[in-house]
Amino acid sequence: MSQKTYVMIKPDAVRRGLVGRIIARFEDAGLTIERMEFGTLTREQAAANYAEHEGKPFYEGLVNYITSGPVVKMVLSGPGAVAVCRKLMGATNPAEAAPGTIRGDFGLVVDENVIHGSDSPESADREVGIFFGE
Ligand code: D4T
Repeated sequence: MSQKTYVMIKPDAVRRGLVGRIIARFEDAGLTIERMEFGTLTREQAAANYAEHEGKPFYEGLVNYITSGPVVKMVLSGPGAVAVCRKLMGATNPAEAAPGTIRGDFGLVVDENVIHGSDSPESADREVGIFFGE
């Protein structure tokens, strides 16, 4: 059954000119782009997305980084889209992400980890609401 997920190409990847190559990986896997928008997140959107990390030592840096420049926001769909996207992205810390994954191939450090993807269908619904106002 088709599922939707929220994926976001982060500011470091946009600055480095990786947008086309990252989107190609999702298209190559057979996922469908349902929605796509380019723009800079508000601090309110960043705080809502990372509410679970509020109070942690890396929180302020995380919000500053994710609002530091434009991102590419996407809703992708396909069978098992949430898990498929997490697999294509690789481990949260690029230093530990396997070669062949997006973070493994394009990232080096956890505080600039190239891409975000929802971790469950419930998170996907919440994040589509935050970023596309639904
Ligand atoms: P996101 O949400 O960005 O897709 O990442 P993950 O879902 O894979 O991982 P997460 O929620 O645990 O972390 C959110 C975000 O915080 C950054 N981070 C994380 C950081 O800068 N320092 C850290 O020590 C950790 C654990 C990276 C991703």
